[in-house]
Amino acid sequence: MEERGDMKLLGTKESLFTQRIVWALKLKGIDYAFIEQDLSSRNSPLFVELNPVYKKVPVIVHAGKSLCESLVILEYIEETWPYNPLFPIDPFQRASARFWARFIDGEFYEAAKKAFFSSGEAKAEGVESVEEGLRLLEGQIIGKKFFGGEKIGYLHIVAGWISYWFQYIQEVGEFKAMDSRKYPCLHAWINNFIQVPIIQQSLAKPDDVKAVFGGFKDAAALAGAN
Ligand SMILES: N[C@@H](CCC(=O)N[C@@H](CS)C(=O)NCC(=O)O)C(=O)O
Repeated sequence: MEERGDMKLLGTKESLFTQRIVWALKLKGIDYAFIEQDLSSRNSPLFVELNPVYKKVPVIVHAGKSLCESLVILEYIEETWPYNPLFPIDPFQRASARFWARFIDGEFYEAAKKAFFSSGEAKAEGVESVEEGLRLLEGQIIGKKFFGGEKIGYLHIVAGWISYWFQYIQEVGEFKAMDSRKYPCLHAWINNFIQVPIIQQSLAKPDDVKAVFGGFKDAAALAGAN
């Protein structure tokens, strides 16, 4: 394994954002120490010193310096270890990968949250927006094994949560938007992606993921009741 300084990854096994960094480090062959975090401990060094702005995982500490936000960390990893590139070489393709990554973490993730957390009319609106997002992503994948090519890269890593966590977001959130007949290419991509050994190896167990999502739901319900 290639080593460059001391790399620590602070996160949780169940976190889809943390998993992006695990995948990137593994695809690059970078050695790292994983430090599991207790997200309920608001006084932990993670929140007080390392990510006081957002108080979220993942955070990396590399050569004594910390960085947060998964998309920012992915760019840092790519620039620090440029071999086995995650980003396309072509500037237009790179920009396009960033565009879709923003869409996935922006509109699409927010729609999934709305479908997950809300009820009634708001939930139906959330599901509709998720379906529109799936339709747009389907359009990006038609005729390709993975988004933007044959090799796993930045956009696949960013979209990767749709291949595993999304089924549990639907299950715990009690909604259904994914439909293999409506989004056959996306569905095929999910099946291909999740079978890649490096992607599969470090996934949290379904029950653990569902327990975390259930906890988010309970906490939101409690906050809403207060
Ligand atoms: N935009 C952030 C999102 C990170 C995020 O939402 N992390 C969740 C775990 S999956 C978290 O730390 N939640 C703790 C909290 O909200 O208290 C990223 O891309 O890193």
